[in-house]
Amino acid sequence: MIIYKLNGLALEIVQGNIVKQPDLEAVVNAANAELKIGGGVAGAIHKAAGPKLRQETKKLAPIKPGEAVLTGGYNLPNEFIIHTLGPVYGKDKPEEKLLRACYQNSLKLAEENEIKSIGFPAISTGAFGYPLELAAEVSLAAVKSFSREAELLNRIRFVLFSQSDYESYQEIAKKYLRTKKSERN
Ligand code: AR6
Repeated sequence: MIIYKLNGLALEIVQGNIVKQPDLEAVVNAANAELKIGGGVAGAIHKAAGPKLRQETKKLAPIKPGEAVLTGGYNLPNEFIIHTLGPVYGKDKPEEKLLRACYQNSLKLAEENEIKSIGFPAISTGAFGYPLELAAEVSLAAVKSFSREAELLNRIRFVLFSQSDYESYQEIAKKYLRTKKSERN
């Protein structure tokens, strides 16, 4: 795990599974527009949270690229799930602006709900085809800019599923963020 300190906010980069982050108040779902089960992160989250999650998301769907909505966490160890729809790379344009909006709107929703810690998967980088390196820069920029206005939220964790995605994220963060705090394995 690598931790950066950004204006008093801890930004953590870890390799792991988004459904196994029990110390976070909220996790973010890389959702589909219908907020249905789906594959990847959405599949893992719905499977771990249980069928009651679907009852709640039914009432909130559909959502548009860049939007974010909040539900309970049900059987997940987290109190809340924030569902956001990333852009499909090459289709939903402008991709960068829409992906940035996913992070900004999720963080805004977290603040509005007095959430202090949140975990993000690499939105849009799976089935939606967004190149990981480009997506990493967008996510880091969004968090960096949010850190200047964050109030209650004090911990943001990027959870990368594969070792290679984790390593790429680390490399990009090293270049992008100068104030490294600590490094643990
Ligand atoms: N924990 C953390 N990261 C994960 C996990 C996990 N359990 N599973 C996959 N990833 P994706 P998208 C990584 O496809 O690109 C779904 O079917 C994965 O390696 O989940 O936004 C939905 O229903 C990749 O790096 O999300 C939508 O239709 C990243 O998370 C569509 O896919 C995102 O992969 C959304 O596509």
